[in-house]
Amino acid sequence: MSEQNCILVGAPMDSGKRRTGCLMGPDAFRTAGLAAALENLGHRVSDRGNVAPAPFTPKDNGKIHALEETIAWTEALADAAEDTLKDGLPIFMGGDHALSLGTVLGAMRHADRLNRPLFVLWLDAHTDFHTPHTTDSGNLHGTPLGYVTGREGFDGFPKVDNPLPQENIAMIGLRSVDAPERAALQETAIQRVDMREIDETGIARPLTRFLDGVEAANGMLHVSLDVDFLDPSVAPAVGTTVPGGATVREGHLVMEMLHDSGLMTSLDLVELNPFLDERGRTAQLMVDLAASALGRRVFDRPTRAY
Ligand code: B3U
Ligand code: MN
Ligand code: MN
Repeated sequence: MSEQNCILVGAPMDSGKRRTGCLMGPDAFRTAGLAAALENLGHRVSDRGNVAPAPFTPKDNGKIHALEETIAWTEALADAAEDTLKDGLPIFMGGDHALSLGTVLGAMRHADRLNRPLFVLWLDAHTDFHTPHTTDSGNLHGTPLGYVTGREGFDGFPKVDNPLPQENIAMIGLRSVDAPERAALQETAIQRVDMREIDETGIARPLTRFLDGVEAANGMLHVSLDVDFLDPSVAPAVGTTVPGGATVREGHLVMEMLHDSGLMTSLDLVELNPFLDERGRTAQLMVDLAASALGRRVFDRPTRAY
């Protein structure tokens, strides 16, 4: 992949769950040197500042937390994603994972206009496949993939005109799936790669399978990286810590392979909660992973080793 026009977009969204702190994420990514890390790789980098939602009126929606705020963010971020994709490779600095309700929707609209299929790679401990009807926690950060695939129950959200085809989605890193999500996923063609598969076969094999499909379809590829994809021992700055996650090297390998593929067209960095970090190490690791996805290497490797 050659020189890219990287566009940083802050999404200080914190309404996708009850524990606050992700709103500090964009500034932590800036402080950890995301822009400089990408510039050092030869890319053009601009920072468009932070997106903000239009004014909204909060209501009591029972167990669903901050519905109106999340809808307002979804509208604003879908527009931001659609706009920035016209100009380059947007990197959305979250913010919690509810921001992907908007960023993936915007990427879908963009891909539709270009008449190209969109693929989504979800790097996460969780499947985030709930709907407002199935969620037990009421936290909408557990719903973005339910939304973009056109599941029922997202009243008040922007309408999803052409739902994302299930076979265009891969979830990698799974180790915490709620019963209603598991039941719904059982019926789908979504590629689900849990930690056991990664232990047994390595992470390169399922990722290669997915990327080969993206390439064959001349697809665009949105990558959504949740901090909790990584093991909490190396990435502690996250509200929901789930043991048994990806190692630092597995994380870098995924990112390096994404760069080699040349397929990634947009990226979310989500769920970083700087309030829970240890001397900035999680923010730094996420910046290093983004740099790997944009070409940082120890040595150039002319051919694949597997
Ligand atoms: N599936 C649970 C937990 C969860 C989802 N995403 C995160 N946690 N980060 C839920 O609340 O929907
Ligand atoms: Mn998530
Ligand atoms: Mn997660």
